[in-house]
Amino acid sequence: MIPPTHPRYKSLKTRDLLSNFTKTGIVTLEGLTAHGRGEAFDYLIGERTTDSALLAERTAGALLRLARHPVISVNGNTAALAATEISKLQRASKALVEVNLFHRTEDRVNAIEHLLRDVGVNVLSGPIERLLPLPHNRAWCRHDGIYSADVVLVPLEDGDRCEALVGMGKKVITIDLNPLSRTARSATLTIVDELTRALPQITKACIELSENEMKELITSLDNHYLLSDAIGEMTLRLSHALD
Ligand code: PTJ
Repeated sequence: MIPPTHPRYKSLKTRDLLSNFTKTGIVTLEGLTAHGRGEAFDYLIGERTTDSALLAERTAGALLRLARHPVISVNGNTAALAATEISKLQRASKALVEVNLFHRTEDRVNAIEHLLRDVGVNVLSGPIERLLPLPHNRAWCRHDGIYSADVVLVPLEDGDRCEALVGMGKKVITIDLNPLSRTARSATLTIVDELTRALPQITKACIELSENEMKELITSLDNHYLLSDAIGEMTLRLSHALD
């Protein structure tokens, strides 16, 4: 397998990269369809980071830095698209990184953990338990990881798990280009931006912001505003699509 840091990967387009990762089981076929949905919404938002998304990214940095026990939950798509960015964010935020999958198999978990470790991520290991109030495989996580976290970053998450984490009293940050998804609407903080644009901005915020700036961002967090601004941006672009 060619690691994502290999120069050859740089010349491959994202779709080729993801389809390559399906061959190793890191990305599932469902992951490819999720990526397609993301591409459609990215087109609607103009394939750029909006002002409100940047505000969300800075607030995410603040939440992670001021957390007691921050955890970044990584799935197949996130590892395939942004393993190196996760490594940089881990260094800047001091968050734990735990692999947690929707379509969970031991082989996939091992392959994703391996990929992350290859680019320098310190991946949480140890026994897993059924600790989340969910009826399926997504209930599995680590006691000293996601279960004990006060702030969890869950990029490209499914609605059930996001709601369960919020229900457990955690502050949940998600990255989701679809502002209408159940995840986007139930998270504490939703970043409506493409994963590989969002992660470097969160890392930058973790490094640059003063403690006072972080507290101010957290106090003024308004997820309803962030979602409606993203929808407004998409509506505006659609209404001028044929100009
Ligand atoms: O690796 P696994 O087994 O944990 O599975 C991961 C997927 C992504 C398949 C799983 O979590 C899933 O099915 O997620 P959903 O419910 O399809 O939600 C993914 C959301 O992420 C959708 O709303 C997409 O629009 C959005 N999305 C997809 N690609 C990107 C994205 N948002 C930001 N950046 C992207 N690159």
